[in-house]
Amino acid sequence: MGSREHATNQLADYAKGKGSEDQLTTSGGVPIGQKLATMSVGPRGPLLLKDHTFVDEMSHFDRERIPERVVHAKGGGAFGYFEVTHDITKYCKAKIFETVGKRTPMGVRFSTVGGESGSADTARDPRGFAMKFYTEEGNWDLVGNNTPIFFIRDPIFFPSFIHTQKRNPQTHLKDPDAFWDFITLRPETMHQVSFLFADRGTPDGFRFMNGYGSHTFKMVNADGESVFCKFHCKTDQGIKNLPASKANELAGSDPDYALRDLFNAIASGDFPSWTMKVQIMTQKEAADAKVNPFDVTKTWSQTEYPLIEVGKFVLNRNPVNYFAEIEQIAFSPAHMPPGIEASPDKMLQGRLFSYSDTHKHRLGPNYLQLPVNRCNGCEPKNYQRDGPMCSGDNGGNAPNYFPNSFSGPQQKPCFVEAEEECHGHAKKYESGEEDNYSQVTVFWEKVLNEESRRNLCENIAGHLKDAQAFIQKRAIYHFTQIHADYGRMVEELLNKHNAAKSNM
Ligand code: HDE
Repeated sequence: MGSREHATNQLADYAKGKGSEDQLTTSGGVPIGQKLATMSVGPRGPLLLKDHTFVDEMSHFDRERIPERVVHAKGGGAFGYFEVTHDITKYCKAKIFETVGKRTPMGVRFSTVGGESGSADTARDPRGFAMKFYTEEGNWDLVGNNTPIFFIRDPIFFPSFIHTQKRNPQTHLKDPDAFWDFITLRPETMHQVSFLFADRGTPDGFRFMNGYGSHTFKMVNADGESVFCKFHCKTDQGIKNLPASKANELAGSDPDYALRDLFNAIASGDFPSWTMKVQIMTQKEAADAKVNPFDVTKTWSQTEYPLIEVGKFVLNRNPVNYFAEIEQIAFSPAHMPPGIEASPDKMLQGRLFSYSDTHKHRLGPNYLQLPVNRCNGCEPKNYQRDGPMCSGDNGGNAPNYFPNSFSGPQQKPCFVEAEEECHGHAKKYESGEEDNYSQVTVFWEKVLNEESRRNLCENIAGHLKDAQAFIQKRAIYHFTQIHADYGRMVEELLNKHNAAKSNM
C-alpha cells in the first residue's frame, strides 16, 4: 500500500484480495461477450434496440437514485458488537442485557443533520448517532444524537424547524433570517442552541463524540415492573472537537473528513468503542419530579440519577457496500424489543410514527426485508403480505389472516407491554412558556469555562450577524434571560460585526 491511507487505496486492496476476475453478466445473470461497444448498424450508428445489454445497463442507471433522507442525509457507518459488562436485569428483561459477557451484533450510522448527502462533514450541526442492535427478539434501534437534548419539545414544530435550515424557497440559498427567526420565536430551543454553538458543535469526526438516546425510555423487568431511563454512550476515545476555524477550512479541503477518518481507523484495526450507561428514574420519582422528565429539551441531574454502567460496543467492520449497508439501513425509534418501551415524551411519540413512514417512501413498504434491516436469527412471522419488492418468503403457504384455526403465528401474553395509567384532558397544550432557561443558566455557569463561553458567543455572533436587526434583538433578549453576561457578550460582538458592515 506504500504511504496511501486505506480509504484511498480501496480499489487496489480489493484487487489484491480478489485474485481472478468473475465472468461479466447482465442483471439476469446472462454472460456478456462484448461490453466495449453498443450494437449499431454500421460503425457510425444508429443503434439497435435489440442490444438488450445496453438497455439493461442504461435503464438500471436511470433509476439509481433513491430519495435521500429528508434530514441526516450525509453520513457514514460501521458494524460491530455490543457486550454486556454489568447486570441490569433488575430493571430490564430485554434479551440483549440477559447475561454479563453476552455479545449482540450491531451497526451504527453517524450523520450531520441539515445538509444534503454531498455536504461537508465538519458543519456546525448536531451529529446523528443511530444504533441498531440485532437482538434475537427483534431489532432494537436507539436513534440518538451526540447531544443529550433537542431543540423542541413538541413534534408539531419539527418540519418547520428543519425547513429553517434547508434552502430558501425562492433563492435556493441558505437563509440568514429563517433559523434565528424560528429559534427566537421558540425559546425552548435555547438549551440545544447553546450546546450547538459551543465547542461540541464541531466534533472531530465521529469517533471522538458521545452518543445519547436523548429521550426518556421505559425499561420493564421480568416481573413486569417498569422504570424510566436515559441512555448515554460515552466515547472511549475521549471527546475531541475541531476549532471553528479548522472546521470551516476542512469543509472546503476535505468535506468527507469524518467518513474518511472512521473508515481508515477501522481498516487499520484501530476499532472505536463506546461505553453504554443508563440513568434510572422510578415511576414515583417521575411523578414527583420538579422538572418534566419527559421533556427532551432538558437533561436529568446526574447527582440525583447517577450513571450506571451497562456495557460497551465496538465497531470493527467497515461496510462492504455503502449503498446496501449504510444508505439502506433504516432506523426507527419504534423498533424496540420486549423490555424496552416508549415513555410519554411527545417528541419520542411523534418519532414513533415518522421513521417507518419515511422509510416506506424512501425504500418501500418492504424495507425491513433488506438484508441490513433484517433481524438476527428471528424470522418475522406475521400476517403482512405482498407489496413492492417483496423478497422474503412472504409468509409462504401459512394463513394470511388472524385469528385463524390453522396454525398461523400466535400471540403470547408474556410479550404484552407494561400497563400504563394515563389521565388528563385531551387538548393541544402549548408548551412555549415552560421553563426554557434554568438548565441553560447551569450550562453557562457550571459546564462552560471562560474560553468556551467566549467561543460560544463568537460562534453565535458570527452566524447571527447576517440576520435582521429585530431578530438579533430578540436573540439577545433570550441570551440575557439565561445569563446577563451571555446576552452582553453576544450583543458586544454583534455590535462589532454590525459596525464593520456599515463601514463597508
Ligand atoms: Fe430524527 N428523523 N426526527 N431525530 N433522526 C430522521 O428518518 C424526526 C429527532 C435522528 O442514520 C428521519 O430515516 C422527527 C431527535 C437520527 O438513518 C425522519 C423528529 C433525534 C436520524 C426523522 C425527529 C433524532 C434521524 C429522516 C421530531 C435524536 C438519522 C430520515 C419529533 C434523539 C438516522 C430517516 C439514520 C432521521 C424524523 C427528532 C435523531 C424524517 C419527526 C430528537 C440520528 O424520519
